[in-house]
Formats: sequence, C-alpha cells, structure tokens
Amino acid sequence: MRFAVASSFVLSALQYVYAQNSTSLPDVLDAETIASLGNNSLFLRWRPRSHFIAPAGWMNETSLGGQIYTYALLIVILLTYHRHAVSKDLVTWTDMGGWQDAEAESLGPTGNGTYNGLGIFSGTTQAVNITGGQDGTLLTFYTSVSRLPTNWAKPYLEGTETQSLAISTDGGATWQDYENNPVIKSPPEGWNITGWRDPFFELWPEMDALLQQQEPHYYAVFGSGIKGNGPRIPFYSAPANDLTNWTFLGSLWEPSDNETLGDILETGTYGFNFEVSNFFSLNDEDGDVHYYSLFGTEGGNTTFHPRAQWGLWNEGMVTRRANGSAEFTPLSGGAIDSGLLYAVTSFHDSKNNRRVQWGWANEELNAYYTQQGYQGAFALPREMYVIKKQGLINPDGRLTTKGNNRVIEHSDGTFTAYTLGARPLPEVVTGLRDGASQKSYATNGTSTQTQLIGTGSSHMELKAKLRNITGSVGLTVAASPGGEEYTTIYWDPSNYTINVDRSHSSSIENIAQNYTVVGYFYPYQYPSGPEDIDINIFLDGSLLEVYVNDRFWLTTRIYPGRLDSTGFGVYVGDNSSSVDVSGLTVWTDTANIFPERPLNSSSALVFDSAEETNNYVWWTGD
Ligand SMILES: *[C@@H]1O[C@H](CO)[C@@H](O)[C@H](O)[C@H]1NC(C)=O
Ligand SMILES: *[C@@H]1O[C@H](CO)[C@@H](O)[C@H](O)[C@H]1NC(C)=O
Ligand SMILES: *[C@@H]1O[C@H](CO)[C@@H](O)[C@H](O)[C@H]1NC(C)=O
Ligand SMILES: *[C@@H]1O[C@H](CO)[C@@H](O)[C@H](O)[C@H]1NC(C)=O
Ligand SMILES: *[C@@H]1O[C@H](CO)[C@@H](O)[C@H](O)[C@H]1NC(C)=O
Ligand SMILES: *[C@@H]1O[C@H](CO)[C@@H](O)[C@H](O)[C@H]1NC(C)=O
Ligand SMILES: *[C@@H]1O[C@H](CO)[C@@H](O)[C@H](O)[C@H]1NC(C)=O
Ligand SMILES: *[C@@H]1O[C@H](CO)[C@@H](O)[C@H](O)[C@H]1NC(C)=O
Ligand SMILES: *[C@@H]1O[C@H](CO)[C@@H](O)[C@H](O)[C@H]1NC(C)=O
Ligand SMILES: *[C@@H]1O[C@H](CO)[C@@H](O)[C@H](O)[C@H]1NC(C)=O
Ligand SMILES: *[C@@H]1O[C@H](CO)[C@@H](O)[C@H](O)[C@H]1NC(C)=O
Ligand SMILES: CC(=O)N[C@H]1CO[C@H](CO)[C@@H](O)[C@@H]1O
Repeated sequence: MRFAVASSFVLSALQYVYAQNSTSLPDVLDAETIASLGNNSLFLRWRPRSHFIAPAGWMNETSLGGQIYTYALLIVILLTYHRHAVSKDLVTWTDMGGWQDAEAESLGPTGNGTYNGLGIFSGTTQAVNITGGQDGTLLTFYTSVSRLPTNWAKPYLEGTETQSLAISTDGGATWQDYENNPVIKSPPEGWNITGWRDPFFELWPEMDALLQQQEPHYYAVFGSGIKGNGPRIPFYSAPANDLTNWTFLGSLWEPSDNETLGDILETGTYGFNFEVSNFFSLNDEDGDVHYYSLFGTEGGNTTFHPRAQWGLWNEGMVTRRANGSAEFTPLSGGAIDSGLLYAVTSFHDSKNNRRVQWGWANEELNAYYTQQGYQGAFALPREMYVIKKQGLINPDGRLTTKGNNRVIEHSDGTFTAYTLGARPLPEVVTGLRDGASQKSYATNGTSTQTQLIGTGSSHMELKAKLRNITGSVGLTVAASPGGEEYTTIYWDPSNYTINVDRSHSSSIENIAQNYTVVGYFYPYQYPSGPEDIDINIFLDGSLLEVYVNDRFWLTTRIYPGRLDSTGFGVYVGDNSSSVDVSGLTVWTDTANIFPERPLNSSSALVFDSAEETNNYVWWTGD
C-alpha cells in the first residue's frame, strides 16, 4: 500500500494558537462557514477517538508512509504515517516518543538518491533478528521506494520498488536500516510489473509440511501484477535462520485482469494490481486447516462500488507445485469490507493464539482537509476465524453460488457452509464500553414505520437483532431531531444487500462522498426460517463501522453538519415493510483510546515544497 501522507510538522510552541477548538464553531455548519475557517479549525468536529489514529497529520498526495505491525513481547507497535504507538492490551495506546509534532516519527524516507529515498511503503514486523533468533530484536520487512510516481496504470519506472529490512533493538523506539539493504533487489524475472510491494512475512510450519521442507522457513507474499495480464501475489521463502535470503517460488495463482471469482456484487473483482496481500491458515472448530488470502485490488470500480480499490478475501485449496512452490486455487471469497476499508492486513497474536486484522479507513471529504488537520484512521482490530454452519437449506439457490461460502451438501439435503468470520476484538469492545453509558430500549414488537427511539452522541455503539423481515429495514443513526440529517443502514432482501444511505448524512453542501455504500449479505436459511440479522454499529466521529453476523463488514464515513445529529432508531423502507427489532442496546460516549494525548493534538500544518516534490509531480494519488 502506498499512503499519501502527512508532511512532517514544524515544531512550534505556538501550535495552540493555530489550533482552534470546535466548541467555538457554530452548532450547525455550512460550506460557506467552513471555507472561511483556518487550518485545524475542524480538528475535533469529526475526529474519531475510539479508533487508532495519528496525533495529527495531513495526508497529501505527495509524501509517503506505510503501516507496519507487530504483536510481540506483549507489545503492539503500529507505524503509520511515519508515527508509531504502543499498546499492551490492544485497547489503549501511547504514542512512542510523544504525540507532538515530529516526536512520534519512526521510519521515514531518507531523501532522493537512495534505495528508500522517496518512500517507505507498507510492511510487517516480527520479533526476531535477521538470523531468526529471539533476542528482543524487532525486524520490519518493508518496501523501499527510490523512484516516483508509481501507479499500476502508468509505465513502471524500473527499480522503483525494492524490499528492505529495518531493525529495532529498543522495543521499536528507534529503527536502523539493515546495512545490506535492499534484500530483494528486483521483481520476479520476466514480470512486466504493475507494482511490487508490501511484504507480509511469517514463520509457517503448516506450509513447511505442505511444501515438504525439512527446515523451518519464513514465507512472504507481496502485492503485484503483470501488465496486460493480471494481478499477482508472488510467494517467497527464506530459511528461518537467514531473513536476508529470500527466494521467489512462484505466484499463488494467475488471475486475469479484472477477473471475478463469482458475481461481482458477491465477490468483488481482482482488478489489475494487488496491494497489501496476506496468506495464512486458520483452523476450524474441528481442527481442519483453511487457507486464506487477503488482498487489496486496484482498478475495478463499478457503478455500485465507485472506489477504484477493494479489500477482498479468498479461501483456497493449497497444493504443492512441481517446482516446490504453493498453488492457491480460490474456492470462495468476498469483500473483507464492503465500504472503504483497504490495505487490510493481519498478524498472529501468539499470546491469545488468534489472528488479528487491521484495515485502513481513509476519509471521504471532498475538500476541507486543511480545516480538519488530519486524515485517516484504522478500523477496530478484528479477530478472524472460520465460521462453520450446519443444517442449512438452499431454497433460493443462493447458498451455492460461487462466492462467500464453501459448501458441502449432505445426503439428507442439508448443507454445511464455511466462510470467513471476523469480529471486533472482544476486549477492545469491552474497553470502549468502559465508562460509556449503556441503555437498552424496548422496541415493542413489530415496527411498520421509521421511528427515532433515542439520542446518543457522535461516539457510540449500537446493537440490535432484526427478524421477521419484510422489505427494506434497518436502523437510522446520526439523525437530527428536526430530520435535516440522518443516515440509514438497511438490509434489502430483494437483492441481498446491506446499504448505508448517506444522501442525507450531511446538510453541508457537497462536503463529502454521499453515494449509498452497498455490500452483499446472504442470510443462512434453516428449515425453521432465515437466521436473525445481528447488527453491531460503531459510530466514532466521521467513522462508521457496520458488522453483521460476524461475516459482513462495512466501514464508511459521514460528516454531519449539525451537533445534534445524534439520534437513532428503527428504519422501515416503505408501507409494505416491517421488522421486529429486539435487544436494541446503545453505549453512548465510547472511550478515548489515546488517554495520554490531549483530545486536541493538532499541529501546525506544513506542506511539502515544490523542491521536495519535484514541483508537485511525485505523486498523482490515483
Ligand atoms: C475550547 O474553547 C472554549 C471557548 O473558547 C474554552 O472554554 C475551552 O476550554 C476550549 N477547550 C479546549 C479543549 O481547548
Ligand atoms: C539473534 O539472536 C540469537 C539469540 O536468540 C543470537 O544467538 C544471535 O547471535 C542473534 N543474531 C544476530 C545477527 O544478532
Ligand atoms: C510492459 O507493459 C507495457 C504496457 O503494457 C508495455 O508498453 C511495455 O512494452 C512492456 N514492457 C515489456 C518489457 O514487455
Ligand atoms: C539461501 O537459501 C537457499 C535455500 O532457500 C539456499 O539454497 C542458499 O544456499 C542460501 N544462500 C545463502 C547465501 O545462504
Ligand atoms: C471490471 O469488471 C467489471 C464487471 O465485472 C466491469 O463493470 C468494469 O467495468 C470492469 N473494469 C474495467 C476497467 O474493465
Ligand atoms: C471507474 O472510474 C473511472 C475513473 O474515475 C471512470 O472513468 C470509469 O467510468 C469508472 N468505471 C465504472 C464502471 O464506473
Ligand atoms: C415501548 O414501550 C414502553 C413502555 O410502554 C415505552 O416507554 C416506549 O416508548 C416504547 N418504545 C417504543 C419504541 O415505542
Ligand atoms: C411477523 O410480522 C407480521 C407482520 O408483518 C406479524 O403479523 C407476525 O405476527 C410476525 N411474526 C412473528 C413470529 O412475530
Ligand atoms: C438493490 O435493489 C434496490 C431496490 O431495487 C436498488 O435500488 C439497488 O440499486 C440494488 N442494489 C444493487 C447493488 O444492485
Ligand atoms: C451528493 O453529492 C453530489 C456531488 O458529489 C451532489 O451533486 C448531490 O446533490 C449530493 N446529494 C445530496 C442528496 O446531497
Ligand atoms: C530525484 O533525483 C533525480 C536525479 O537527480 C531527479 O531526476 C528526480 O526528479 C528526483 N526526484 C524527485 C522526486 O525529486
Ligand atoms: C505538495 C502538494 O501537492 N500539496 C498539495 C496538497 O493538497 C492540497 C489540497 O489539494 C494542495 O493545495 C497542495 O498543493
């Protein structure tokens, strides 16, 4: 993944003078007012506080950064936008080195002319040294960038990307580049690449066994593609005692340009280039191994998914190729998030023996980034696991479409389905609720019309169960008492979609993307009827996350213009629709996960100069 990122910030004792606070803003904002505001004046208006976010930072189109994760020694380190923070519990975070200005900076490009001079793209980190020993060293494998611009649709400038190591011997506080960088100097021979980036590397005993390796190895995958051919996930290995010695084994599989696994609504498209790929296995409840790949796809926008990028998952069968590489044959798949979440990656949490996923949520403002003074956050960390459901029936044929489910048919006519599950980490949810005010609402049977039920705040969680559904139904959030603003999240049984209608999310003219975000969701059918729809919503400033039944995820952004847009309720699409809503529970004012940072952690904005950006042509950002 390439991040267009925050410039560095000038250290300034005067920053509070520049950083106005939102309480002096009008309760109802309009475009004209915003256009007249100075830098950082909107800093607190839509800022998430229950999600991982940089202290300040303006992601522009010209300088670069990455995301790098580890969970080692009971410590989590995230490097993002050249910043890093640490957590002992994945709930609350501390900026390493401090939150102000450049204090929290970690890895960064070293200046034009060297292998990592113009960019540090994404990577991953393991708690090992380069000879594979566990001596407290942290090792980051990342993409070093020496030429720009780069984009899958543009001619590839030879040598743009190489793969490098960075080493920390002080728990991630400071990083040194490995002296013999880069450790992989060129892409697979003969590939006319669209890109080649974002190493994901792990020790993987199951893969050693599958590939008949006698010695333990690290395995790595990258996001890549071959021009005019298709996206690729190149697969590499290194002996576990030499993390500088990487051998290219082959491509996991060979999709064509813009190929889809199934119907595009259900599975998304592979597009033309992959970024931030993952390859790992999870055991199901019976102990059987399932192999998964995650990847970001580029260039496959459609009318219902106007974004050029998708985050997808696939489950596949893995076999050994004759040359000793692994071949991945996709069996099922879908969106890892039906909204804007991208560059979704994961790490194995060895303390709890689980796989934790992180994804990046960009903004969808159309303008006003300088007024906001920061950009981007991470979605809640999600635990991935294999969902197995038995006793299913298939009355409408939807269970067996090539898509979200890997299905086994039994002689009694029922089915067992396997799919990828993911839920926000339970302890993180508990931590966010800690100190929030919890309230449950009786919704009194069948709802036949849209109705506001209560008010919360712009940092809240909602949970509800929907059943006995006819027509389009769901919940309303971020609603103003006068009905000027509201956002509806609804299930549409006519085409198995969950939709977030943002056409009335903000009364500020043209403030943000306002199209309806849509994703495919097929409720399992049992002889007794369809499963309930359990919906869990996290609203945190502009960031809105929707989880359904642990297997549908949608992250999006809304920017209400009114401070009183905090109402919620039941949504019923039309006169012929109805729904039973039960268990509606709301937690208002979820926790601030950076307790040691002031809420207003804005910094004076600094822009990259014409000199630094080759007269602003480094990066086109598309
Ligand atoms: C915001 O501004 C108001 C009035 O100008 C002031 O009372 C308040 O302390 C400020 N809050 C912060 C967090 O700076
Ligand atoms: C890596 O750590 C091991 C101890 O686990 C140590 O023996 C070895 O010398 C270290 N290697 C390097 C290159 O520091
Ligand atoms: C690589 O692909 C581009 C775009 O399709 C093409 O113009 C170029 O000739 C190719 N280069 C090689 C070496 O095949
Ligand atoms: C690198 O690893 C390969 C096996 O993966 C091995 O054959 C080769 O000798 C190693 N190279 C060095 C320089 O150790
Ligand atoms: C990719 O495929 C989808 C349909 O699967 C189509 O809507 C879209 O236009 C295609 N994009 C390109 C660039 O070919
Ligand atoms: C995809 O996006 C491009 C660039 O914005 C646009 O020209 C094209 O029409 C879009 N394709 C579809 C299928 O919406
Ligand atoms: C449900 O019934 C209770 C008790 O009669 C009432 O206070 C509440 O307002 C009702 N809720 C709705 C959503 O109508
Ligand atoms: C389902 O909703 C209908 C109204 O749409 C109602 O008549 C029926 O009693 C409900 N069924 C159950 C089991 O609650
Ligand atoms: C689903 O159906 C609704 C209602 O007919 C329609 O408005 C919407 O565009 C459809 N969504 C997709 C993704 O086709
Ligand atoms: C949605 O945004 C577009 C511009 O991107 C604008 O033309 C349209 O009026 C907006 N829709 C609503 C309901 O505000
Ligand atoms: C980096 O340096 C090269 C050689 O001097 C120059 O051609 C290129 O434009 C520079 N790139 C940037 C982004 O400044
Ligand atoms: C260096 C650079 O390109 N800066 C741009 C960042 O984005 C803002 C808003 O689009 C531009 O005004 C800057 O010129």
